[in-house]
Amino acid sequence: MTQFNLTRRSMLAGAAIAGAIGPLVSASFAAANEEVAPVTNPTDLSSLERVKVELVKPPFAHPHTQKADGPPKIVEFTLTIEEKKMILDDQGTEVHAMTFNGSVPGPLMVVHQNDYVELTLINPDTNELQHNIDFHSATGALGGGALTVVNPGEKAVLRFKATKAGVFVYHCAPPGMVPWHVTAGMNGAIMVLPREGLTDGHGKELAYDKIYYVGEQDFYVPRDEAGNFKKYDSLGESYSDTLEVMRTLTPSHIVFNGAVGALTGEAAMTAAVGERVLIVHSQANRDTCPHLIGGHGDYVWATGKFRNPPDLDQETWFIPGGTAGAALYTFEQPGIYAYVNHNLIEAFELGAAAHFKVTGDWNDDLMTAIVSPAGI
Ligand SMILES: [Cu+2]
Repeated sequence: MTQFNLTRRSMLAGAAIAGAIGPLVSASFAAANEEVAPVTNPTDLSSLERVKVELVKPPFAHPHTQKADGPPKIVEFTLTIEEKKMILDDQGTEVHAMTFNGSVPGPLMVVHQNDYVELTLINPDTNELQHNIDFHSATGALGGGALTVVNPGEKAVLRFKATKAGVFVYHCAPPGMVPWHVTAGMNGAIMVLPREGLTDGHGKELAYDKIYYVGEQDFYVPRDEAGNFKKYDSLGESYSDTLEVMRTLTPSHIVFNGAVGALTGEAAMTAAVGERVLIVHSQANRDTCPHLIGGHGDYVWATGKFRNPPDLDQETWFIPGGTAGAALYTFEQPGIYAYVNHNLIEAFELGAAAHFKVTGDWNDDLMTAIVSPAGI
């Protein structure tokens, strides 16, 4: 492997781990990196069809078929890393975010089992830091992290075979401060569908009419002596204060899709009564427990892996940190539904909530008001 070019910028990332537990993890990273042998017998994939996919911003997913429409393909994606200032709430709280393609979470990629994912990772020279990508769906070399370390002004192309079916997290995991990058927003998800599409594990097909991708993110914004959120001129400047807050394990914000209210009101996810909606939900750093208020998870893969039969009729499902989960629900009543992390403090006080706006006819059989609230 080529030695990494240490620039002033990558030194900044390296300095971040001094004196922390980070070196333990970094040492294994370096070892893994050295153990990666050059490719001596390249696999001949020239007979496979190539498909280039344009990614879209969450909560939406790029067009895809639920069943594979032929033999495995090479599916090409491009992610451009964007370090950017983002506003987290109505009070104008700022974070110097690190993103894939400019959004938190990064876009949802969809392929089928045994397809090849070919990712071009671009780190423009306008960025400050070194980055990479670790796909939980990939096998070897730190999920691709060891093969994709890119300094500002560099790009890398990674190919891996998507052998496991399910929804999986991807995230940045550079030789420097991994949790800083992940909790600054640098994560997303990939969905590897079984070639025959989703099933209930007993032969019943489970198609969906709509898919939404919710990425839950914990942020750790430092406060000043007066308790107000601090603002910084750059990522580097925000680092040491942010690390101090991170070490308390107490997020200042826990949000869906990058900001408090990013998926509510006008930006609510929509559905109609009778529509089967697949909700993909990821949390790259922290446990979470999604709940649809007034609805259910008809079929839930809480840890997101489609070879396991889904759990039925769930009220709340547990997604461990570093995991993506999926829930399929057919809406049966119209109205506004809150979709929350059912740690309700995290939902109501810190921001982990979204809305579904569902149209259609009310079903009196399922629910009706016998006596509306009135004086006794
Ligand atoms: Cu990064």
